[in-house]
Amino acid sequence: MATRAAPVFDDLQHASRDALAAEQLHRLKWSVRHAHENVSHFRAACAARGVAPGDLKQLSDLALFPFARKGDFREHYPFGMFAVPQDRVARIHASSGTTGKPTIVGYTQGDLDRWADLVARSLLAAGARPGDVLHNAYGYGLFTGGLGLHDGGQKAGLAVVPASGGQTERQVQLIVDLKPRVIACTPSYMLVLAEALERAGVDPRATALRIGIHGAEPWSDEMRREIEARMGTAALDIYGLSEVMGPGVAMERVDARGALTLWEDHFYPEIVSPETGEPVPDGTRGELVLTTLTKEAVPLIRYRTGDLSTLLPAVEGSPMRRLERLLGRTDDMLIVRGVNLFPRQIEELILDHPALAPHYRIDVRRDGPMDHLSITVEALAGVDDDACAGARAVLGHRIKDRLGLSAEVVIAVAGAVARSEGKARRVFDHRPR
Ligand code: DLL
Repeated sequence: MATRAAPVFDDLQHASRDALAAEQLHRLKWSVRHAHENVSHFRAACAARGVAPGDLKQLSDLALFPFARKGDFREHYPFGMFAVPQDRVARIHASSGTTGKPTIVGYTQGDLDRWADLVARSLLAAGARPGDVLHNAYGYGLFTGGLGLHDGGQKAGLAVVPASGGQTERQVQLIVDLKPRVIACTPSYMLVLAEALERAGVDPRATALRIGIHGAEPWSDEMRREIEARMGTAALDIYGLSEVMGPGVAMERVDARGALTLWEDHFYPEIVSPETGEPVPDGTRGELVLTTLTKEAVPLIRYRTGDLSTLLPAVEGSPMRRLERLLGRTDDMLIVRGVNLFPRQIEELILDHPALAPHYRIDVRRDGPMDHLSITVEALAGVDDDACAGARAVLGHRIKDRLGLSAEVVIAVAGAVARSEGKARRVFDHRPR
């Protein structure tokens, strides 16, 4: 039912690697100069390192420049990171900080247009087509997920249903009646919707949904298999962060699954060691650092995302490099009795077990001098007491075996673990700071 013409996007998507690199350097020089001229904090940080925009002669010279961090937004709250006067700002978003003030970001009209282009490019790369209905269950508001997918969906020629998060029963009705082919929401909310559809007597696989655009939180390959099996969709990974833009920084292409294509014509990536900040070669896991190449309102040079990934080579169909699916954030990493642990690793083990459901929480407490790790996970409906006891033992063993930690495993009844409408909170660390 493709009645509208597909929108035309700039053709760097199909440029040669050399042409892309030449354009990256050109844009990078502009972005560094723009930030230097208009953001006093960046100018001061450059001066402290004895570096100036003129030192940028090739892409690798970027490593001379200082890093930007989330703390910079807090320190220069609310508008200190902005590089344009207020009358050029067309939109403001914020991400809730874990401590105190939110991170405030802004967009010029040009920034909003480029953002919509990149989300449109992401949706098309996922297999969405003009004329499709997009059920957008990312939260609308200060969070970038809702409006980001909304504008990009419209730009791609989709009919966007701005469902936002919550009111799950109503969403079920909309999915049944409006027959969206594409759905966008966090992976954890996709499971909430799957349950709600089943509760309403609707087989999720029998709906019109065929493509899921899921991100905003880490999710394992096991979680992906679970969603695809239950929904009958291709569940694809979308990455982004508000400081750098919002959703649509990188997207898993439906024809090149398993990693996310980074839209390198707008964001220049580096991977650095989280401890030393030294760049590591492509193919090595480390912290993703992003530099915006085209952002006007809030240009960011060498932003430490805190996200752990690996840069992989481009594959056929695009000159742009790819990101390994994200393991988690450096600050989500739990250190329990000296062992480093990411929630995603627990998730993989849970979903490997046929009696367990993808609803879990991780609690860490301090018991005297000892850390105490406890995993609460729901059994699937209909699993009897014996099978629950078995699952409990098996999961405990596997955690010990694979992750080197003893953990208390609590098997809960279906529905006992709180559901989320947006980003799921998995970890509750009760240890004194
Ligand atoms: O979560 C933007 C977004 C909205 C992305 C909708 C995808 C879909 P923030 O609230 O600023 O922005 O949170 C950004 O979320 O640094 C990652 O730690 C995490 N994150 C985002 N996408 C993924 C993903 C939005 N696909 C932070 N996999 C980022 C793993 C992700 N983590």
